[in-house]
Amino acid sequence: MAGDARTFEALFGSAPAVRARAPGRVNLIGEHTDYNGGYVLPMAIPQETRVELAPRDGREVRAWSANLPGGRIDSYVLGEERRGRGWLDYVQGVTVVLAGDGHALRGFDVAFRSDVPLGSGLSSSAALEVSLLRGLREAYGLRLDDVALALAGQRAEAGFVGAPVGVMDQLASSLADARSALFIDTRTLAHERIPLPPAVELVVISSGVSHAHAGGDYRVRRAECERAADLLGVNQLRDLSPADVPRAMSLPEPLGRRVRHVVLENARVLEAVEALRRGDVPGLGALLDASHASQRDDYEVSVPEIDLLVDLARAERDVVGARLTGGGFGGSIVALARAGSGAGVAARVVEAYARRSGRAGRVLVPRG
Ligand code: GAF
Repeated sequence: MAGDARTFEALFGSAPAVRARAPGRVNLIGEHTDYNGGYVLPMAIPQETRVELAPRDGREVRAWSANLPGGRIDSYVLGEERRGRGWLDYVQGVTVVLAGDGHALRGFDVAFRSDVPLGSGLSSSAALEVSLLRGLREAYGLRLDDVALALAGQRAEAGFVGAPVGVMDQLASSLADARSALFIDTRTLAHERIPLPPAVELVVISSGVSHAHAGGDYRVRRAECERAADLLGVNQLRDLSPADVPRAMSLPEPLGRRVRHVVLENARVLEAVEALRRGDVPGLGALLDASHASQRDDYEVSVPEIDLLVDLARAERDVVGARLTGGGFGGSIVALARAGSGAGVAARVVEAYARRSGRAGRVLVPRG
């Protein structure tokens, strides 16, 4: 774990009562489908956020993160949460949501340590929310199952922090593991773990181009989808099938292309699930490639650095498919490589990326 190594005792003067952790996630396929009621297929990554936590008398919350420079302990009073306090908003959001749901909390001290990189499209914020919720669940005996816990994290982020995200990341952090893809129907919340075929392994590389979902582009895409659904007379784009795409293409630009991405991406997730079940590695790879093209051309959430990483990965003999993962506008790529080849592939791709873009990419998976 990176950053400040001070112990909980040194920070707060007593030992932690509970410890909890939650992973970041990588999405194999199914991008910008969750807020349209569609399908997603994420996995956990080895990087995770850990919390140590101790309830305290009174209503004060004191929070510290090893990952922030300066080492300051931030604090607030339960019931007096107010937005606009940087990273503390994620903690405040969680306590606001829990209180709103009728859970009785007292004050607490909490320390976070994370190796999920920030702004890399790998859900550092969901890992923070889910790890905190797990710690609070244990400390206070909260009655929250793993799905309810994930939904509380999502509401903290969308409702309090103000980033209008869907439910994928928190569900993945709460429910996924690192060897299976978690197939989620984000409308019904039905979910199932599907193991990766032993013939493949994941490669995840961050581009060094940072993104943020609270602001502009992500919000615009979401609004475009809602507008298109309205114009097409459906509740959500999930309610359309590939046969509806020609009709959608008559909508004003760029709405038709946005719809085409979402509808065909949902279909690709279903195909990817079938390919996983059959162990059809080339089929899976082709779906990842098609998903990337759709994100780049129709949904317009890629950037040149990500396209370069995807191209470099695909040029590798042992890579069967590659795409932008996560919300986009920077972030990371995920590639499927033949088992045993991932470390070599990742090292070569990062080296070529540095030469061509002047940027330092970072290999997150496989972990060196
Ligand atoms: C971000 C959001 F947080 C998710 O809810 C999802 O919409 C994703 O972008 C795009 O698939 O990670």
